[in-house]
Amino acid sequence: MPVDFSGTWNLISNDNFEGYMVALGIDFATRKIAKMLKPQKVIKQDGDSFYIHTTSTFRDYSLQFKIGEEFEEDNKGLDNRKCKSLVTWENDKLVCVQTGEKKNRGWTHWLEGDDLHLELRCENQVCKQVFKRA
Ligand code: YOG
Repeated sequence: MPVDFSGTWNLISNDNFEGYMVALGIDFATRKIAKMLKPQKVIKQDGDSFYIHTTSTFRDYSLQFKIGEEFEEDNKGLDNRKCKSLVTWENDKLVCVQTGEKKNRGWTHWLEGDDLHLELRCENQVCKQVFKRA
């Protein structure tokens, strides 16, 4: 059985989100608001097609992609830098490489017990988030 990330997930921990936002060049005032947020993720997975909607009281971000198909990502409302993104399976992990102005940018999702894990990477910073089913 392949992994299924589908569901509604609430953030329960957010390690080094500050460092990740600094690496992305997010200004101080925006970081102050952003680090108070408890975003929710809604994931819809249909085979190798994904829809990931990250919502919060401040901003929303949605992403649609297919495994193995590179796409243009605009990061609108985040750092607004365009990049080329590619998501692949690495065993049961969903790995995204975001090629653009920022080095070493990308993220990895995986399931651990009942939790959804997300590692966000930019330059030399790693943010680690954990979500529980809503
Ligand atoms: O998820 O790319 O699940 O897209 C990363 C925020 C904060 C806005 C959130 C809004 C990066 C201000 C998306 C937070 C910081 C700070 C809720 C993470 C940038 C700006 C939207 C992400 C992937 C994997 C799918």
